[in-house]
Amino acid sequence: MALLCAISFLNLSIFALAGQMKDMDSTSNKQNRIEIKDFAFNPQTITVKAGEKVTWINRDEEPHTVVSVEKQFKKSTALDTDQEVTITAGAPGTYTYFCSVHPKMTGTIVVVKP
Ligand SMILES: [Cu+2]
Repeated sequence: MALLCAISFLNLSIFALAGQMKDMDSTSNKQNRIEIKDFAFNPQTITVKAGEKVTWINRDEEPHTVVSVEKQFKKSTALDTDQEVTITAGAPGTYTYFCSVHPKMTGTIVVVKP
């Protein structure tokens, strides 16, 4: 009987742990990161939910900017190496952006309903 109790207690703790881990997972902030490297945005297209944050980080030696074609967000300052800029995704839609220093560098943010 004592052994049976121990087993069901163990089962309960495993359940509790699994539940906790799941909770932590769903509440953790998803990181939407775009790396700027070799004169390109990586990934070039990113899908995020409205209200989520999007961060660009410049891994090049050259300065780059992030400018929204539809003026969805404020133009970034010139990002030096390892500098980053973060915006919050607005209304659902497809938004394109580019680097004003190198206008051939473009990327797309697809914002979906949360
Ligand atoms: Cu650039």
